[in-house]
This record gives sequence, structure tokens and C-alpha cells, in this order.
Amino acid sequence: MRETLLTCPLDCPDACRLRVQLEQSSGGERVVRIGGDPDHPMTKGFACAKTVHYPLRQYHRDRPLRPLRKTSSGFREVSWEAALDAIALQVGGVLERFGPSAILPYHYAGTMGLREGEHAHTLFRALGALELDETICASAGKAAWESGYGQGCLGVDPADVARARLILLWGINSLSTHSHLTPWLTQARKAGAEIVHIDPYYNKTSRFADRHLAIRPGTDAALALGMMQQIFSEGLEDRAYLAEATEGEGELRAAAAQWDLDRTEAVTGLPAEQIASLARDYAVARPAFIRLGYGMTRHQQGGSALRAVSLLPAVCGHWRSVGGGATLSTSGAFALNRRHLGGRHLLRPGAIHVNMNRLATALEPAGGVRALFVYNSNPAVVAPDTNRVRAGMAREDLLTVVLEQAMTETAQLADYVLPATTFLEHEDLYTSYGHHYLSYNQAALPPLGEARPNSWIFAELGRRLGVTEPTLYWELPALMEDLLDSAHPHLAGVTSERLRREGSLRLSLPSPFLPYAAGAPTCSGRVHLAPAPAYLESYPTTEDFPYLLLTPPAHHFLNSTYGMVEQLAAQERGRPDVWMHPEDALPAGLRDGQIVLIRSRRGQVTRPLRLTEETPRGVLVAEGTWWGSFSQDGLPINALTSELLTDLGAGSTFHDTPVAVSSLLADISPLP
Ligand SMILES: Nc1nc2c(c(=O)[nH]1)N[C@H]1C(S)=C(S)[C@@H](COP(=O)(O)OP(=O)(O)OC[C@H]3O[C@@H](n4cnc5c(=O)[nH]c(N)nc54)[C@H](O)[C@@H]3O)O[C@H]1N2
Ligand SMILES: Nc1nc2c(c(=O)[nH]1)N[C@H]1C(S)=C(S)[C@@H](COP(=O)(O)OP(=O)(O)OC[C@H]3O[C@@H](n4cnc5c(=O)[nH]c(N)nc54)[C@H](O)[C@@H]3O)O[C@H]1N2
Ligand code: SF4
Ligand SMILES: [Mo]
Repeated sequence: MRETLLTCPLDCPDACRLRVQLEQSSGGERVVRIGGDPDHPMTKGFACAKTVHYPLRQYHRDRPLRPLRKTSSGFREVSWEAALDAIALQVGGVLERFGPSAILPYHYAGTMGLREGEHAHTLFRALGALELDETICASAGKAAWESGYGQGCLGVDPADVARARLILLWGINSLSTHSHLTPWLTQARKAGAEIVHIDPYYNKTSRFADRHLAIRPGTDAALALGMMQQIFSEGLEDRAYLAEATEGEGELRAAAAQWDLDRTEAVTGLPAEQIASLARDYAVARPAFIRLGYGMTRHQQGGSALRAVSLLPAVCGHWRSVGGGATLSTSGAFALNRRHLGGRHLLRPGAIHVNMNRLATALEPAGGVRALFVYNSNPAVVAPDTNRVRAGMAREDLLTVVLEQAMTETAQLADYVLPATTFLEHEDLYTSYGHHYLSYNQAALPPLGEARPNSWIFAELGRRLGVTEPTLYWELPALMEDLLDSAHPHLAGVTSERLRREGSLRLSLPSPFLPYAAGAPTCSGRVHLAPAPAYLESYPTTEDFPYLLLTPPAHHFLNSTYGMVEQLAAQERGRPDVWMHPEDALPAGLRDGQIVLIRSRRGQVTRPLRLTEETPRGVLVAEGTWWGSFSQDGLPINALTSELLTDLGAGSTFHDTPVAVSSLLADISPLP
């Protein structure tokens, strides 16, 4: 038995340091147990309910271990030579006949590793392929944050959150999605802090909080403006901070003045007294901290919503106290030299961009895409409007190559599946979006079967295509040296030797870390309160589609990454369901447990109905981006969602789907 420490590669703010136990067996060394590093200040000795089960996905029976080529009778194993030669030949043909803008790479954050994640884009930028804009998750939030606070999202150090006296968990189900914040929240509460959860439905985080405000979805800008109006009218704003560190106060005051308590109540659905007391408590608590989630951004007006909420700490000057302020993401603190990362230096000004939320449209025959490379993502399940995404991927005249660790529903649609290594099998470097530790993983195990890292696969293709760009062929040491080649003070003393030796290193942040205490890295050095955020009164539901469907993350899944692990699915009640308030269901003649048909303008799915008062009236909740194969109709929930983009950042709108619900005859033969 051997033990090693590795950082979790998954798309989660916690970037945990894991204690990985390996054991010799007849087939070689195997991972047998995963827990948290007790010595890591953020991980604090526990891994989440998902990643303790990572060995089940590492050794899953369906994991692709050799290159696969689709034939008329299903997938056939082929050698790496044969697969790479054939793919390079076809790509060469596409380049010759249609040019590089017929090639689309599609990727997201299956691994957060800088080498196997972002640096993997180098091949496509060297070829001059279509440029994919990574907008599926954080782009609306980032654009909104940066509109006030300048480039790069900086956040509060999680350890300082323990000092806050009032904590607003706003549009985040942090007990599920950011579980390593919980110890700091608990510590703050022991010291007297009150914790408020602002979320349309009642979930694990609401149960943990002292107060739950069930806001009407998509109306956070109205709530933030209504709070500001109370704060200004009672003179509770921080005049000194506003004068010294911000600009545009007049415009913000004017916008807030439109939001008296009555109007705010009418729009948000929250009682006026609750809004008033929240505003007062928030203004006077020192320190007050807001943990912003992405939930409020996944609506058409999501950018404005996050912008409005993110300006509250500026109005009240909370940025000046240790533990006060707000965090959306801490990613901006990792001031690496990203000039060559993923071949950024090769990006041409005239490159054609594809918004990843519009994959369905990009893959229409008229879109001109002839070769699609998917890596670190599972778009047949996670992308909006999956019926059209799947139809596009299945096109006869499209070469679809999928690099995967799992036989996902995207991989099942591929012409070639190329087996990828897991974080246990490749080395990499990791940042975080929830804390301030940079970390390095060595490869702990040899690749299973013939799995190979993305970087190896793309280098082999590059060679065959005659690509001479040297950064495509960089091994990790060269990439690491280049990334650390930065004079930024946050990287002082952070060297590759130390990273290799110590594994996880805290950035050299000033202590205390008060990123916006004196202003922000905008052109003027001040927080931009103008243009003032607005809420446009309109609600997406209609008579035909009277309910708004929210599709937030499930506790036991990480997007779709653990979607094939039956043990985790079992902990999520075994199959995807949809939740509805009993007072909505009963008048419509719908019963608990029955199979219903849910229709949107994009498609329809069948799901068992679960009646619960945890969901407010008028709202349906479907937790978890389940693989389609777990439901009777084989369809993922994204068969219902749309390509609609947010007002800022061209982001996704997964919580903005108007739907109708009706009972289904299939009710007579319920799922086993
Ligand atoms: N267990 C688990 N952890 C995860 C993930 C996972 O799938 N499972 N995914 C990871 C990833 S990629 C991400 S981006 C993060 C996302 O983590 P979060 O930011 O927590 O997730 P969101 O989907 O943004 O939804 C958060 C909450 O916002 C609520 N919400 C929806 N609409 C609104 C609204 O209009 N206003 C307000 N105030 N709230 C609203 C939802 O009901 C939900 O409870 O989590 C990461 N961590
Ligand atoms: N309805 C709805 N849809 C959503 C969301 C929602 O809340 N509701 N959330 C959205 C959000 S926030 C996000 S971030 C996206 C996430 O979407 P994705 O980034 O697609 O995330 P995952 O579903 O986790 O799929 C990642 C895939 O990458 C693979 N992978 C991991 N490591 C490697 C590697 O090293 N090499 C290769 N080749 N593959 C690897 C994994 O096996 C997995 O299949 O989904 C979005 N979709
Ligand atoms: S998924 Fe998140 S909470 Fe779970 S081990 Fe990985 S980083 Fe930690
Ligand atoms: Mo995400």
C-alpha cells in the first residue's frame, strides 16, 4: 500500500488536495481509496460525497481503453497508429477542401489541469480552426463582475469568511457545489454570524442557513436595487468608500430610487419587511460577506443580476473589512503568464468564433463544420438543446472525434473515440476558483490500457499534419516554466521546484488580502457603479408554458462526470425526476410519483414527478445533469433548454426554461 497527494481535477471551486491510496494487485497498482488531505488548509481532511467514489469511474467497465472506430456494426478497436493516421488523413482532406474554419474544437472543464485542459487548444489555434468561446458556465458572471471591478475576478480568502458576521449565500447551493466553504461558514456561525440563503428553492444550503429567502427566479437585480434603495434612504451607505473608491454613484442612486419596497416585493415575491430587514442587516453588519453563485446568471438578464448584487459591498464599503466583500471566483489571483497557454499567441484577429452555447446551430449542415473534436466535455448531455446537438454530431458528412475517459453519450455518437488518461495517470498544474492554492500533480499510476493524455494525442495529430508550432510539443516542465514566468507579486517565490516538492502552494497574497479596499483595477482605478444595473420587468413564462424550470447541480454528481456511476445515481434516487409544488400539481390533477410529460419550445422529456414544498409555486426543479440513459425516454434535461444567451458575457441560460407539464398515459407502466 502506498499513499500520495494529488489535487482533484474536477470543475469545482474547491480544487481539493486528495489523499490517494494505491495498492498492488495482480494487474498492477490500483487506486483503492480517496480521501482529503488533513494538512491542506482548504481541504481539511475530507473529500466530497462524489470524489470518494472516483475509483468507480477509474475502473468502470465501459471505460474506453483502446482507440475505437465506428463501423456499420458498432465500434471496433483499432491501433493508435491506425486511428491517428486515419484521422489526420481526413482532417488533411477537410483542410484542403474546406479550409481550417470547417474544423471545430469543443471543450470545457472536464479537467481543470492547465496542460490537459487549456493548453490542449494549441493544435486548433495552430491550424487556424474555428475559435470556441467557452461560455457555458462562467462568462456571464465574469463579464458582470468585471464591468464593476475590472479585469480578473478577485475574491475574499475563504479563511477570512470565518470572521464575517453576516453571510449571504446568494444563488449558490454551496453545501453541494462548494462544500469546502462549509467549515468556514460553521466557524463564522459559532462566532455569532447569521447565514442567509437566497435561492428560489429550498435545498441543502437553505436547510443549513438561518434564513431562506425564496426569491422569484431571475429577479435578483430587483432585490439588490431594492436593498440599495433602503440603504440609501436610511443613510446606511459608506460615504467614504463611495467617494474614494467608486465612480457613478449618482447613476446608481437614481436607478435604486426606482425600487421602493412595494415594487421590489411585487417583482421578487419577497415580503417587503424581509427586504427591508435584509438591507438593514447587510448594511450594518461588519464584516458582511456575499458568496455569489452562478445560479442568478443562468437567466436572460443574468449579467445584470450579478452586476447589481456584486455592487452591494461597494455601496456599504464592506471591502474594507477582513472577511467582508464578496466572492464569485478567486481565479483572477492566479496571475500566471498565460501568453502561450493553449496557443493564445496564435489567435488571429479575424478568427471566426463559435459560442459554445450555440453548438446545436453550429452543427447544422449549413454551418459548414466538417470535423468536430470534443475533449473535456460531454455536449450530448450538458449543452443546451441537446436534440439538435445530437442530430448535428450524427451527421454523415461530419467527422466526429471524441477524446474521453468514459463512454459518454457524446462518445457514443463519435466516429472515433480516443481513450484519455485520468488525473491519476497524467501530470498537470491546477489553479482554483474557490481558494488561492496553486498545485502540481505527478502521475500516480501508469495509464490503464492504451489511454493517453490529450496533450499526447494532439501532438501526434499535429506531427502528422505537419504542424511546426513548438508550444504544441511542450512537455509539462516547459509549460510550467513559461506559466510561472511572471513578475506579478502573487507569484513571488512560487517556483516549479517548490511546486514539485510541496504539491500545493499558497499564492503570495498580501495579508490581509483586501483586493478592492481602495478601488479596483479598472481604467480609472475605481469600482464602476455606472452604467447602473437595471431589471427589465418581464417574466419568461406564458400561458402555454406556465412553469419556469430550474436545472441546478445535484449533490452526488459533478456535471455529467459521475453520470455513469450507478452507486452515485442511486444516492440521487436512481433516476432523474422533476419537482413541483403540491398546490400547482393537485389542481392540474398531477400526483406524486406519476410519469409526466414536460414540454418546452425546444423539446419534451418524460420524468417521474416528485411533489414537494421545497419548490415554490410556478417553478419546477430538476437537479443534476443526468445522462439520458437513466430516463425512460433516453433524453437528458437539456432536450428542453435553449440557446438563448445572457445580456452580458453571452452566457448560458439553463435556469430560464418555460415549460408545460401534463400527465402521460405511460403512467400505467411506471419505471421499475
Ligand atoms: N455537487 C456538485 N458540485 C458542483 C457541480 C455539480 O454538478 N455538482 N458543478 C460545479 C460547477 S461546473 C459549477 S459552475 C458550480 C455551480 O454551482 P452553483 O453556483 O451553486 O450552481 P448554479 O447552477 O449556478 O445554481 C446555484 C443555485 O442557484 C439557484 N438559482 C437559480 N436561479 C436563480 C435566480 O434567479 N436567483 C437566485 N438567487 N438563485 C437562483 C439554483 O436554484 C441553485 O440552487 O458548482 C460546481 N460544483
Ligand atoms: N441543464 C443544465 N445544463 C448544464 C448545467 C446546469 O446547471 N444545468 N451546468 C453547466 C455547467 S456549469 C457546466 S460547467 C457544463 C459542464 O459541462 P462539461 O465540461 O462537459 O462537464 P462534464 O459533464 O463534467 O463532462 C466533462 C467530461 O470530460 C471528461 N474528461 C475529464 N478529464 C478529461 C481529460 O483529461 N481528457 C479528456 N479527453 N476528457 C476528460 C470527463 O470524462 C467528462 O465526460 O455543463 C453545463 N450544463
Ligand atoms: S469535486 Fe470538488 S469537493 Fe469534491 S473532491 Fe473534487 S474539488 Fe473537492
Ligand atoms: Mo460550471
